[in-house]
Order: sequence, then C-alpha cells, then structure tokens
Amino acid sequence: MFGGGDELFLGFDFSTQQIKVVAVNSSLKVVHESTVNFDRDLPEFRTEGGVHIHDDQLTVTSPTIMWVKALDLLLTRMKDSGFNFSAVVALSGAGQQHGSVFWKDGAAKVLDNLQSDTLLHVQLKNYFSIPDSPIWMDSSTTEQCENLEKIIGGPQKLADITGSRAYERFTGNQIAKIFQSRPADYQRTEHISLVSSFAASLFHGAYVPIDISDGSGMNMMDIHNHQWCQQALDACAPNLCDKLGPLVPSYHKAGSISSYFVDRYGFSPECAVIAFTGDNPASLAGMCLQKGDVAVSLGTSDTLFLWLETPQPALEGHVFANPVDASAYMALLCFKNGSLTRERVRNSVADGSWETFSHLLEATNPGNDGNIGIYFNVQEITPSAVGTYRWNSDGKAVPSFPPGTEVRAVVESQFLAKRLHAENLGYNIGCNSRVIATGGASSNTPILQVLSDTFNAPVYTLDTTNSACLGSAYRAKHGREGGDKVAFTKVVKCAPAYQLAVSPRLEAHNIYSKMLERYKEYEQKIV
Ligand code: 5FX
Repeated sequence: MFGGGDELFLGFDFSTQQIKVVAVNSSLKVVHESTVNFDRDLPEFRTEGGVHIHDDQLTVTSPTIMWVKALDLLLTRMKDSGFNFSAVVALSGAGQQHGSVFWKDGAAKVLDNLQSDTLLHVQLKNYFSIPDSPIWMDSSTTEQCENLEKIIGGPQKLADITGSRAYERFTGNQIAKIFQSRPADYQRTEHISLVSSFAASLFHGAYVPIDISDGSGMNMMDIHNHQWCQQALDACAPNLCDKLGPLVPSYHKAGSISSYFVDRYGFSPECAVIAFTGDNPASLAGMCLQKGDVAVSLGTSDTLFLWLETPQPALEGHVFANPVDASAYMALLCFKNGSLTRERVRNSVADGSWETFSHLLEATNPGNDGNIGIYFNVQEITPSAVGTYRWNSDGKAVPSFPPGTEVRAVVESQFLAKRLHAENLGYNIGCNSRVIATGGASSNTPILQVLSDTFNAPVYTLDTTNSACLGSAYRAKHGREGGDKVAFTKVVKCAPAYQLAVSPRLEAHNIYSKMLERYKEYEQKIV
C-alpha cells in the first residue's frame, strides 16, 4: 500500500469562505479535491462570505467552532467518496493570514484526548475563550496600531524589525484589542494560534507551533532572526511569549496525526503533520516560485509576490519569512486598482471590448510617446492616493488622452507602479528573473507584453485556481522529506509546468526604465 506510487499528500486551505483540500500523488498529480463552503454547507452559523461583519462595520469575525465543524464535514465527504486515507503519508495546509484562535484553559488536554466516536466540534465547543475569531478583514484596531508603532519607535522601525508597519488586521494588534476589551477572557486563554497553526493543531491533537512565514503577519516577529520581538509582544499584551509558544520553519514536522483521525477516517497512524502556513506563503509554494521570481496576480485587485534575498521593509507592503527557504524572504504587495480600473478604461474608450482594448494597446508604442496617466478608481493601498491624472510628453497635466493613449497609459502605469514598489522592498531585476502571471488578465497577451518589458523578464502563465492547496500538498511532501535537508525546488520538479506567454524586448525595457523615474515623480506628487 505504501509503495512509492501509492503515497498521497494532502494540502488543506482554511480560507475565508470555505475549506478545501487537494490530494496529490508522489508525482504531484492531483487525484482528489473536496470543499466545504461555510455559508452554504453550515447555514446554522449565518455567515456571509464566511464572516460576521459587526455593527461598527470595522469588526469582522468568524465563529471558530464553524471551522472545526467544517473539517469533520470535509473529511466525511472524502470518506463517502471512497477516498483512501490510509495512503496519505503527510499533510499540511494554509490558513487565511492574520486570523487568531484563542484556546481556553484545558483545551490542550481535550486535544490530546479526542474521542473518535464524537465529532470534534462537540468535544471542543467549550474550549475557545473567544468564540469569534478576529480575521484579516477586521480593521477595528487603529488605536492599538498607533500604540505599537509609538512604543517601538515609529512605523519604519516596526517595519524594519517585523517586516511591516502596524496594520489593523495584523494579529498583534488584534490580540492587544482582545486583552484590553476582554481581560478576563484573555486571562483564561492558555494558547493563541493563527488560523493555520490552529488547523494543524486539530490534526496533530496538540498545539502545533506558528510557522515563521505566517508568523511574519503578526507585527510581533523579528523577520531577521525568526524570534518573537519581546518589545512588540510586551506592547501588545502580557505573557504573550507563553501563550504563543515557539516559532518554527514552515517545513517543520510537528509529528504524527491524532488517533481521532486514524480511528474515524482510516488515516495511517504514521501520517505526518507538517506545520501549516498562511494562504499567501502557501500560494508562493504552489506556484513554485524561485529566487528572482515575481508572481503577479491580475484580479479584481492586483497582488504581487516577490522572492527576496535581501529585504528592505518599507512603509508599504509586507515582508515575510519565506515558507520554502528559511534563509530567504517573500514580499506581498497589494494594489486595489486592478481589473476594475482596467475595465473602466475599457468601457470608456474601447466600447467595453477586451479585443478593441488589445488592438488599441498594440497600435501604440512602448512609452506611449511620453504620455503618462495614473488611474486610481478607488483609494489605492500602494501608494495611498485616489483619482485620475494625465501628463503629456511635456509634463503638462491634461484632462484626457485619445483612446489608444488612454489604454496604454493605464496598463503602463499599473506595471510601472508594480516595479517601483517591488524595488522599494528590495527586489532587483536579475538576468534569471521570471514573472508568473495569474488571474483574469493573464490571458491577454498584449497586456502581458507590457508586463514583460517593464520587468525585463519572460512572463509565464500557470493555472493557479488551487495554488494555496497545491502549495500545501507540496509542502507536506517537502516537510516529510526533511525540509531543511532537501531543496523545495527538488521536491516540486514534477509540478505542473509554466506556459511561456511572452518574452521581454530590450528596447522597450530601456524605455520603461527611463519612464520609471518620471512615473515616480508623478506618484509622489499625487500622494
Ligand atoms: C494578506 O495580508 C491578507 O490579509 C489576505 O490576503 C488574507 O491572507 C486572505 F486570506
């Protein structure tokens, strides 16, 4: 049964709206997928999109026990479909980043003693001191953020240590709010997990440590030495070091699976539980990013993942420890004005047609004959600005551009912004760099050509519908094979291949490198 070809690896994703699992075989081929959607499958929790938005519109939580209940439902579905749990040799997973779980005094004992004839949620329902977990959509902790930055010595100092300035959704600030608003519940909390380490703990039947990559999204970890920053812990709440436990590399093998899962579902008692991590780090693993790579997700908002060797934390974006190589880093940059902004321009000058948009783009020159536009439909995150701005080749502000110029201006400025802010975080264009494009606009070749020319790198595409789950399954294999002893790239050699979409053109790249200086000036003007 356990002969090479039959070994399976599971990758879970505890995301905002659902939990999902994929199983891959030893050639990393997907052999099974299952999902539980919180709103649809567990209506008793009355979530919308998996969350509860509170009356103040700032506080956003999810019922912790809903996640527990969903796990048994997911595994039951797999069992009913005939899935062979006994072939699973390792599992890992991802969790929505920043969310926190507060285990009540006595929970570790219950975890250690799970009874396989009773569902997990029945056994654990009274063991969360804060039954509603704060999640990443929460923005109610501005006061705690200001306090943390003040105590550490300012936003840049905090970013230098923890990889990010203070953000409302980051877990340290969330914990500080819980401690201040519910001191008795905080007191009764024996352990605090992230969503990722909470899910791993259910499988292991004991607290699994927070991994360094997801731990970087808390504003409390020193990203350089992978230790808690004591000053940040103290600024957030008392006794945090005890309640959080140690930090581990993301490929840490926590141990074997709890007998609950062996007896109830038929897992092998030897099945290894590898530390879970955040959904973004897991996606980086799922896309098999390597040194020098940039992943650009072109969706409603555009997101950039960068593989970094020498990070330069800034007041924008986030630097995390790398989930597949603990000596490296990854950066995350989010641009709110992604496809909706491109669509607005398409609707206003290209008859609402992507085909016309592409023709217009191809009919104009790289560099747009000196015209530059900046289009932020909604308040942008990177940089903090809003509005539409246009400058002609003389640097004069103008109210409009002809259709072709307008189309090229929106695409060029979006990619120049990505390069500028990537470089601000320590990214360097190297000769082996690759850009991995995903999301809706990654099927538009003329758009990808501008991306390729801006970054002077070939652009590849990859189907990443399941990248967090896949990355988790790959990490399960990596962790089982000894994490620090074997390179992740070796483990994922047989992962699905990238498709080369376009290659960079040096002449166009030189134009963009010059244009970047002007773009930077204009961006500074409007912030
Ligand atoms: C990253 O910092 C985020 O807040 C989100 O991408 C969450 O991880 C979504 F789950």
